[in-house]
Amino acid sequence: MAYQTLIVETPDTGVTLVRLNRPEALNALNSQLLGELGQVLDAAAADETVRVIVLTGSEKAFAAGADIKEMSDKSYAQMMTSDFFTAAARKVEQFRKPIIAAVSGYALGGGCELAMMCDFIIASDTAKFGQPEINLGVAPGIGGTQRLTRFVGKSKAMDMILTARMMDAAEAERSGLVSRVVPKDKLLDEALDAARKIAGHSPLAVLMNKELVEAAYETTLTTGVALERRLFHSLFAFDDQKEGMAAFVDKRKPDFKGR
Ligand code: CO8
Repeated sequence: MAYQTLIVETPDTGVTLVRLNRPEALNALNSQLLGELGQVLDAAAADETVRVIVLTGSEKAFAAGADIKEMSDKSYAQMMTSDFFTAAARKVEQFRKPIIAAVSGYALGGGCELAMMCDFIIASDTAKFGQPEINLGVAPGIGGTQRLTRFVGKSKAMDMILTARMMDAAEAERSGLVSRVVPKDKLLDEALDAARKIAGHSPLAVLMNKELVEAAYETTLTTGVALERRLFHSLFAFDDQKEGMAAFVDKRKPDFKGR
């Protein structure tokens, strides 16, 4: 399928690379881009050959936020009734396979929020994160106040959101917002390498591991640990567990079938 605001490729078995592609607007998220992203995720969810997604932008910008020009004249009623932002956000949040955000340059406003909805963020040393919506007289609208605070704590989140200052890659790594920082020319290699590793695992184990880490944000420790124990036990129902452990004992590479 051809998209106008995205470039979608399959660089490796099981790995889908999605590039945000509105260079004229630093990949600002408009209704068309969000609609297309939703279509890609729907197709990827239904396609069992897709094991993992890498979401990236350009060297200059992952995404510089929601499209301010598209939003500026909207009324309260139009904002309240148009669902394209929340619909796309829901699709990212509810996507059951891993999504890695590979961030170079600006990840601002909705761009930072989109990166934070992914499962983890690998940043280039040029990455800059921020929630500058206050400069526009608004606030983050697709999870920024909640997710940034969970990632970096109240003090840094308040600082960034109230002053609109950007956080560079080193500070983002120190603060737990990103999992690793790499030189900008290595960003895609590093993200694709991580994706290949994930794609080589049992898809059942990947799905359950993702669900369990997500549960850590939504449940108490006791409930989360109980859920982990149940899912751990349930993995013994699959051939992939037998294969993974037999391969270890036989000193060979496992051949996971996803069943
Ligand atoms: N929207 C639309 N166009 C944009 C955006 C944007 N967010 N960001 C950049 N552009 C456009 C510029 O207007 C410019 O276009 P043109 O050449 O036609 O003038 C082009 O991209 C290049 O940008 P700059 O010339 O500004 O590039 P600089 O390198 O000088 O500056 C910056 C880069 C610092 C990133 C600057 O572009 C900037 O500050 N951008 C806006 C950042 C911002 O405020 N983001 C938050 C937007 S609001 C938001 O994300 C809310 C999300 C929640 C929505 C929830 C709905 C329910």
